[in-house]
Amino acid sequence: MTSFDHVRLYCFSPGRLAGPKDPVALVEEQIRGGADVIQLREKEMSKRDRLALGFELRRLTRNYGVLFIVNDDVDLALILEADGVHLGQEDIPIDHARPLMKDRIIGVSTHSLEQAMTAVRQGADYIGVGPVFPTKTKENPDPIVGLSLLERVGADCPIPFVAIGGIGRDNLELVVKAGCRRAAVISDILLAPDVAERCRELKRMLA
Ligand code: TZP
Ligand code: MG
Repeated sequence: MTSFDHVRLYCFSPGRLAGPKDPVALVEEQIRGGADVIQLREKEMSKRDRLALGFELRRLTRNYGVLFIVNDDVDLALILEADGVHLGQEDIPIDHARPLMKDRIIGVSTHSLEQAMTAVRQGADYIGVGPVFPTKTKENPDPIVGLSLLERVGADCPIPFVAIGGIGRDNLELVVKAGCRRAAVISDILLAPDVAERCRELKRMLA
């Protein structure tokens, strides 16, 4: 199985934050800046367009030796030969995804200690924990869980956990102080004047 252990900086395809820029180029900038994972997360694209972009990102991530994970869709993850899939609390449950994904990575978004422990028990390979801070990226975000949930998850989580939601240069230090050296970052990176440089800065803070 492909390991998630080394992951520090978890990055994304740009979605609507691409603006006029090429989404593949924006992903490549993140990889050059040190992204350890790229997640295909395109909430506004048709599935067919996600598939097309996914093939390009699979090729890119493979060339750079970076993990490639698909949000929501087990079928796309398999077709694209992704390293894994990321499931939310309203997506297909792990029990149904695992027989299809086999030893590929399954990540699960969690918003409480109970959800975190359930995901561990069900065999998740990593969990996302958040939103830690207010986020504008997610439509209808779950209530903010704050740094306290990160601390509680960190106290007894046997698998990697990734902080997500409103994280950036100005608050990443708080995440690290709360005991988490893995962060998923969208807007702080994609709205930065220099995407690769912002990744480098964040990566240094996670070291
Ligand atoms: N899940 C919880 S918050 C979030 C997701 C996908 C979005 C994080 O984006 P940002 O811009 O880093 O707050
Ligand atoms: Mg989802």
